[in-house]
Amino acid sequence: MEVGIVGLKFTGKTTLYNVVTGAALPTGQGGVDPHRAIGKVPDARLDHLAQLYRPKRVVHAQVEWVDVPGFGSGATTDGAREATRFLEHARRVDALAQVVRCFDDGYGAPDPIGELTTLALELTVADLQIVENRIERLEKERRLKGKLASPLEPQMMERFRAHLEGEHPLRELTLNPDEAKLVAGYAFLTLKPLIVVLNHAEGEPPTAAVEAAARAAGAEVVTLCAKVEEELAALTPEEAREFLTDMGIAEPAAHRMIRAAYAALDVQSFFTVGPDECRAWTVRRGAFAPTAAGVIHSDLERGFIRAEVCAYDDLVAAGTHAAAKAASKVRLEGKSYVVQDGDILEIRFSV
Ligand SMILES: Nc1nc2c(ncn2[C@@H]2O[C@H](COP(=O)(O)OP(=O)(O)OP(=O)(O)O)[C@@H](O)[C@H]2O)c(=O)[nH]1
Ligand SMILES: [Mg+2]
Repeated sequence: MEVGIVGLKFTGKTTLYNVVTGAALPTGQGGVDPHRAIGKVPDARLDHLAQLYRPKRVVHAQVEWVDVPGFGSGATTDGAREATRFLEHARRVDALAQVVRCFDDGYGAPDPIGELTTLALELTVADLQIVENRIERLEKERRLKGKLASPLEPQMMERFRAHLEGEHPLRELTLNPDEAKLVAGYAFLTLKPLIVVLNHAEGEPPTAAVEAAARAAGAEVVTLCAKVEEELAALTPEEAREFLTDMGIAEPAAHRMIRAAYAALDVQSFFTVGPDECRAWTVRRGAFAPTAAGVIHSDLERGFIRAEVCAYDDLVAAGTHAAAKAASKVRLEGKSYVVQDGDILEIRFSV
């Protein structure tokens, strides 16, 4: 599961990439190669479970990040080449996090709404090209063979074309199951979840108009100052806590951004706990218990019998697993149980 950090040049993408992955790439330099690294998903619930169980090991859920080279605005040759490169990388990731520059810092007056429009237009035009090619192909296929392998596709593509021509992302459309299946083969860019990261100067949060434009453009908006997040990430946990308390903030904004990206991937976390290890695992939302068991180990899926389930909130309210059990908050669930975010699972299996 990969999240691409995308956007125009000098918006703070690499700065943010360093923060979420712990990498130390040079910033303010541009570059033409993407970078990828894995980052931990911060989760206060896991921290709390670790306090309860004092395990030897605490393992967070993970997300893979890609620092996608930025592209310039304007219709220069360089700009076109950069945009093509950006689109190639964007196609390969599962979700996009667009960093938008709301600070000046010597890079000129910021134009956040312009950046949102520029990126949206790049994605829309690229998708429109796919749709138009496909419509042409389908017409040819009908002429040659007299019928189509997927008779519903032309209608769908026409609907997509109209929507894209109106400069709207495909993610706004509701797809029926047949369409969802057809669409899976195309890697449409405007179908990918988009998180907008408004990167502002310290003490200068974006205006309401910018916030509104961001909300209209993306599924989720996170406002932060990447420079401050970078400084925060360099502190020891104690120093960071002190800093946040002084600022009256519960957690670094970067943590919210990571969780927003994680959620955008349509995944959730469940936990396993014990004296050896407390761990957050990642599974698709809507997954059944055996699938979640399979994330831990394929044997657990193959030999799945039941899952012992306790909701995180119930465990915390009860104080201990034993108390939760005494309060009938630990359930035995079967194969058709849909795992919920924050479930604490123990799998019973036999192979
Ligand atoms: N004032 C201010 N400067 C920032 C902020 N975030 C990043 N910068 C600075 O902006 C410059 C560009 O940051 P990068 O992270 O390299 O930007 P980028 O988007 O990766 O740039 P390209 O890879 O060239 O597209 C660096 O000098 C950063 O220190 C911020 O929140 N506030
Ligand atoms: Mg960069």
